Amino acid sequence: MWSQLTSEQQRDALARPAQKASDELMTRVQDIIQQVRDQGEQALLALTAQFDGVQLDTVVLDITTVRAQADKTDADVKRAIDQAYANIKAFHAAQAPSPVRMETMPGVLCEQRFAPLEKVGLYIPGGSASLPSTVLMCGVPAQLAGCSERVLISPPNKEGLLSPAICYAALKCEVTKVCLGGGAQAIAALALGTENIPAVDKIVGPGNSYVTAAKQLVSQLPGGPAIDLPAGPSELLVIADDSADPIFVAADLLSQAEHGPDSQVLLLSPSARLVEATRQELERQLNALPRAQITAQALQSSSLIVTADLAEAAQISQRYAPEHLSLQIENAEDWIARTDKAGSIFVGHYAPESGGDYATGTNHVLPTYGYARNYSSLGLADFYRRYTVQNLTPQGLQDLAPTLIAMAAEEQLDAHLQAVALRLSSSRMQQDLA
Ligand code: HSO
Ligand code: ZN
Repeated sequence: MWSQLTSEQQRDALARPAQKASDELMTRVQDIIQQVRDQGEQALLALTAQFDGVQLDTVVLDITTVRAQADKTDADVKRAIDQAYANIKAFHAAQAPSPVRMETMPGVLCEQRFAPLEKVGLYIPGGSASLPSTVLMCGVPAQLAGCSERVLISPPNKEGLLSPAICYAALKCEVTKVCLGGGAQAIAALALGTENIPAVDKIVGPGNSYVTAAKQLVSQLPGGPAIDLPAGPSELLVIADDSADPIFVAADLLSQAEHGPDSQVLLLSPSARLVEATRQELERQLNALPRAQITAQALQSSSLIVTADLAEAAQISQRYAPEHLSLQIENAEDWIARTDKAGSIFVGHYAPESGGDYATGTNHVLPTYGYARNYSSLGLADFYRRYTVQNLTPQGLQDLAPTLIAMAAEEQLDAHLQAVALRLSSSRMQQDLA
């Protein structure tokens, strides 16, 4: 019961398990970045041997190999990837940014335009599961935006390859280069460039705490790449009431807990009955899962909480700002605005969180660690830069001049003032005004 916890216990219940941006981690990541800076691709190959246990000859997976791997994908997996690709593409294409063009005053034209980023790096994590879905989430918007170089990098398996499904998804997104590497060393290679990997303008994609730390560090280098959002271990917060089915609720919680031992799942419900039924369901379903061990570990830092009412559950959710929020309650639509600090929201009883992981069309690269408070999910806009344009007619400048001159005088920046005044007094402008 939430209200019976001390504020310290409440804080603990909502604390993320994996907030280890420790000094030690930072030092190790710094060291890896330095190795890649000093030794380029040799460092990447050596670190891949060390961390991924495979000695590669080259960091680039050539297109013939990518195609041969992709061909091995099962037909039904291909069809599934095709459907997911189509939905993700449709939803992201609809996000096309609209340019702005308007006169703030007669003769003072202002524009906001968008241009695709040229070179983007798509980091696809490896680890205990191979995630072709993440290739689509990063690759589709990059493809739609028209970024000219789209470099995918992902840790190789023991054969020095990427899985057939990853290769198939990469081909669908027409990535321009497929590279092998993981962790901080892969991020360093994308940021600094190596013999065969171009230095990119932006790095996107989720990763573990090393990847996240490396992205932060390289983005701070002079001329370093932009990065997307802090996407760490998976999180799911479910708000459920008596209308919810404990079987569905438990299945959703387990689906995110199985990502890794540092994943976190929370259930908030005003119904003690539902909480108890879900607890039993969790136990029952857990034992049947192949990844039961990982999942059980994640459950240890997870909580099932009874709240006074739905309003209290909503407040807790806003405070936690989950990566994924599931609303398995009556009139769920009505609660969205009150629970909107979440990366992605799943409404009602028929929106499993794994639907968004794969194929509803929304992006699954989402802010974790509570960053849903001030960051957004990956989207088409992340693959553009924005710039502004202004164009003044002689009349427009004449009308705006008193304002410009007064502000320049106030700031005591006389050269600014003269750039206006010398135009005003010029015979050229007088002629053009006439
Ligand atoms: N739930 C993960 C994404 C994912 N799930 C990929 C399955 N595959 C993001 O938090
Ligand atoms: Zn997932």
